[in-house]
Amino acid sequence: MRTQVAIIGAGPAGLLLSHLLDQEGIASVVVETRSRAYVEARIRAGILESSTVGLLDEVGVGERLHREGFEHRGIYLQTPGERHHVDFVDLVGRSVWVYGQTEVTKDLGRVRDGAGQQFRYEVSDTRLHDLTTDHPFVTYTLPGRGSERLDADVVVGCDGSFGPSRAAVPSAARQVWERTYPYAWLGALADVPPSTDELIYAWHPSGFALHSMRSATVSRLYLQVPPDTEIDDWSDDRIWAALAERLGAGMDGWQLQSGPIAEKSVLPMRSYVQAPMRHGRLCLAGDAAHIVPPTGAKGLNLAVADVALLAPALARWLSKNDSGLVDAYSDAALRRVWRCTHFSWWMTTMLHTSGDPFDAQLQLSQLRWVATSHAAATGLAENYAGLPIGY
Ligand code: RFL
Ligand code: PHB
Repeated sequence: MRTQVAIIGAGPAGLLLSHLLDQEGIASVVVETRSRAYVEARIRAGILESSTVGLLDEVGVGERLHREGFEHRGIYLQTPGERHHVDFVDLVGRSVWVYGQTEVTKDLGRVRDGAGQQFRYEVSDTRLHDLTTDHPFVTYTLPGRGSERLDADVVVGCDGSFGPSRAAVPSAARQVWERTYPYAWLGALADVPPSTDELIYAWHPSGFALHSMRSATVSRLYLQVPPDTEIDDWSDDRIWAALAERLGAGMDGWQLQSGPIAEKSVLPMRSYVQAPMRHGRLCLAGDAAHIVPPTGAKGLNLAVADVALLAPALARWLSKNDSGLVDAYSDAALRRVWRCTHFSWWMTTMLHTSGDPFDAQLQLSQLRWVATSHAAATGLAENYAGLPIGY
């Protein structure tokens, strides 16, 4: 098999990259280790920033998102007894959209099917070869059909934090920055209408809680828990009781509606950045190059921004033999990555309790500042609603 761009990973980064490249007249093959059904059902991100929505609209993938998603003006920031609305539209003129990553993935898959995209799902033993030559290639095993070799001009690693691409850059040629947080999130998907019109981010002495949503009938809820938490220790009743306490049930008559929990799991939290995001004829995009803790809702948006920079850069390289943009890709992408890494770290450390009373006072002071200062609220709004793709 031969193609122009071999894309490893059919998550949002890989699927959108194949679409953007196609629009530039560049052919690709997408190689994915999971089944398509698994990828489309994997519950993850829920918030799209305005530049992500703008890009999806521009490339013809935004129609269902506008029909079925919810546009939010801002978020609620809460401390015990006080819920404060941060209005992004008033502050920076931009909104965000609630639309699940599962749906983005399905929409992208459908558009790619329509264009005749070549996929290889359920492969195993993906390996990258000869990345610093002019003839890189990828090998993998197809289910029941033996191994295949895919030759390409460029390989793009969109294979997330567990894929082989990031480790294909020799350790002497890469630099890694990492932070592990001393807490995790317990995430629950519940078949119950959201008890709020916009997301609630709540600081509480017992730990952070977040009330998000997926639709008019499905709520997405998160609780700060210790990293070694066993999900079996958390019955549905215990989850609802902790959410009610931390989200302030009873405050000014507000109530949290509970219901059946369809899915629950514990998610570790970390920050990770690997640079450079290009090594020879390998480029990295999305979670393959960087991870952020979910508190800032940035992971999916960063993956989209990476491929929005990368697709025109690859097109210019492969069609016009001009490597200027691809040479600049890593630095350009990392500028935005570090901004979002800082914002995600800042939101995380402001909202999660550490047990240290000094930390708690600093957090409460910071939250009070964001709630009362136009300048501070504008900073949060600008970062949360999202910076331009080419930041
Ligand atoms: P993905 O989605 O992980 O896709 C990578 C794909 O590569 C495949 N793969 C391989 N394929 C071939 N060969 C191999 N050896 C392979 N190894 C792996 C994988 O199966 C997978 O299909 O990475 P991508 O495309 O970079 O997209 C990144 C986003 O998925 C991620 O950043 C977000 O989900 C993060 N995130 C959030 N981001 C937001 O923007 N807003 C949010 O509200 C938000 N909430 C979240 C989140 C992530 C969460 N978790 C579970 C990590 C909430 C949670 C709970
Ligand atoms: C979600 O809906 O899954 C979600 C929303 C906001 C976040 C993280 C996750 O900050």
